[in-house]
Amino acid sequence: MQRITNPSSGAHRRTGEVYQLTPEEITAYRRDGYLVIDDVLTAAELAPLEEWFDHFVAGKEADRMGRDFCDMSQPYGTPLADFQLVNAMLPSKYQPELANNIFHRISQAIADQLYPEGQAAMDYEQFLAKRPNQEKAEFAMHQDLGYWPKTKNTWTATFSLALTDSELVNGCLQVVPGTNREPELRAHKPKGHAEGGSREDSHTLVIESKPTDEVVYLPVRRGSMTIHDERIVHGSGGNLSPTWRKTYVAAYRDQETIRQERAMGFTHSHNDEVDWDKVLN
Ligand SMILES: O=C(O)CCC(=O)C(=O)O
Repeated sequence: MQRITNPSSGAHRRTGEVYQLTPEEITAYRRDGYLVIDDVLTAAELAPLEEWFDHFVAGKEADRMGRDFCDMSQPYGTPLADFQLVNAMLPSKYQPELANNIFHRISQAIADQLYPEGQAAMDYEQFLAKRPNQEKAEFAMHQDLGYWPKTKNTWTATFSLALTDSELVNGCLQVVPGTNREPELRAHKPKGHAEGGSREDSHTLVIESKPTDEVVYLPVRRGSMTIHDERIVHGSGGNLSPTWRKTYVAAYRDQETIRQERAMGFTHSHNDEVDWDKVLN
């Protein structure tokens, strides 16, 4: 098993709200489909974000979120008491106070370094929390693009900000480097499809791994981030630790791509009513 870190990254790279990537990092991101950058947000910046995170994950907004508050490892309708992998989609939509927060501003400035300046915009965000001692709090292996409608342009930078240390034991992100360069997207099926399950029963899609897939784990400290693209095969394991794993995700795409998604009725809300047979890649 390989563990990836990026020792040359760190708080010294930040000037105000701009975290400067190196040309080597940008090259590595394009080649491998992911990047790890350390110590991006300070403790003072993380504290208010974590307060909102805990508020959502406790289910305080659940009444008006519908399926946007769900468990990504179990079917819709699972009672909150039984949640393993808590997912709160689009938190700023439900609490506009969160709009344009420090994580958004910093990740936007990084997305602008990875993709054509002025074209990247935040497409969606989500809070993901793995409860302690939940070995089934797994994120099935997938490619993000497998979840999304077909658009002309697909580029995406998805940022995962660690609000707690993210380790192998609590189910950190795992990726299969280089799968971002596979010519075809892999087939994605709804979790439980063998038993007749559909995307209506659970949002989760799964792919079959290949024997050649070499997984690497991306442990990160609180305040650090991973960035991955739309094609890399990735997922995460269960939480075998006695503490939570908390991650704040924000994804950036081309503004024209976002416009095309919205025209299809796709906002990344699990409450969207989309004809998947029509719009899938
Ligand atoms: O952080 C995780 O456990 C998985 C998140 C993920 O799959 C994603 O953000 O696309």
